[in-house]
Amino acid sequence: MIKKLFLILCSLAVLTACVKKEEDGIKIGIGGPMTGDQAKMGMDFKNGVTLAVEEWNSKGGVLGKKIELIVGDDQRDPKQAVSIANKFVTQGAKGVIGHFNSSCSIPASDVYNRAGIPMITPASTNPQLTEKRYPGVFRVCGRDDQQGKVAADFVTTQLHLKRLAVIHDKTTYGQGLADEFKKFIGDKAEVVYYGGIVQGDKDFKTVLISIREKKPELIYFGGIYPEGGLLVRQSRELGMDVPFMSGDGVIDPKFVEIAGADSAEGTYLTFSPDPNGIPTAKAFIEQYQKKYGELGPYSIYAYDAGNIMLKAIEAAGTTDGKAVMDKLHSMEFSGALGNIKFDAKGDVTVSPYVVWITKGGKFTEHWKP
Ligand code: ABU
Repeated sequence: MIKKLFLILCSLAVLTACVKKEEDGIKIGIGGPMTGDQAKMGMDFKNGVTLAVEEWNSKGGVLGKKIELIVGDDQRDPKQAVSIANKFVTQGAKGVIGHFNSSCSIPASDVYNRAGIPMITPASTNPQLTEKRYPGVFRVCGRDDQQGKVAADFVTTQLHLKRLAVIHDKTTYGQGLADEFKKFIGDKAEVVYYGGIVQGDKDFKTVLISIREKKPELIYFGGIYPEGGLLVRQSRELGMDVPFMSGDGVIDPKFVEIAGADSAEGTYLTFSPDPNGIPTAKAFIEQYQKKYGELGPYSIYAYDAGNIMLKAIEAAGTTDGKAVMDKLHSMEFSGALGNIKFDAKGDVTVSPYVVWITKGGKFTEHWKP
């Protein structure tokens, strides 16, 4: 009798699982730092992709199924990113939007590649990510060999500076970007200081004092806004009034909040052009601001990445990873940022970088190469 009851219960469990599987939607993972000191970037990702998915679901989803988002918090930690990637695989994700940090996207891409799941990062700019030539790895942002060059060109041809300090946060992105900047500076200026700081540290005065002794005319930083903000604030506290320059990891209102608007004044940052000047971005910006408030630097990239993944699934007519990757490689996508096409490596064919300046606590476009 007990055995019979056990068998009935087992059959019911299997039946429920089958019915549930039938009802399941198409799962898309979002990976990024959802908590911790870079959580702002993770939330910008989540908000951007959520907006895209809500629009698709309001029209019936994709391939006749609703889209389910599964969010993974990598806490900007490469090991955690790999663990999140494995979790997405186990959960049956058919595509991943992420991660934010290059140091997370690169090891996570090994997992997605093995599992045959396409990934699109909205923000990981280190060249190594796509140099691996994985067929399912894409980015909608540019690369650090592009933004490092624009920064170096600006410093040498516009500011005409000759003594530079270069610091980085020892991460794949931060050190990689600092090295690209230094490479493109070449012999056009002297790098009088080069060194790393530790991500997560709060007191950079010792390193700043060493830099001050070298009398640089500009400090270039490869890293993210939490450390960028503290470096700028503390350099001003030490009486250093040299200009500060960094990249896309720093251009966020959080940088100004941490540095203080007065200290941040005049900071140069490389990033893509202002989306407010892109006609196709208008509807997205309105919707985003209505729902989430101020646009983050990578919100629109996350939105476009989400839409691109779903358009590729729709065009493939299946969630089979290889078929979706083929569509990602062959199609041209029109998004909020304009038209996006990927090259053979999975990089965007067009990625213009410009120099922004911080004025009155706000970022404005300053120089176009
Ligand atoms: N590109 C901005 C910071 C994210 C990263 O590439 O690590």
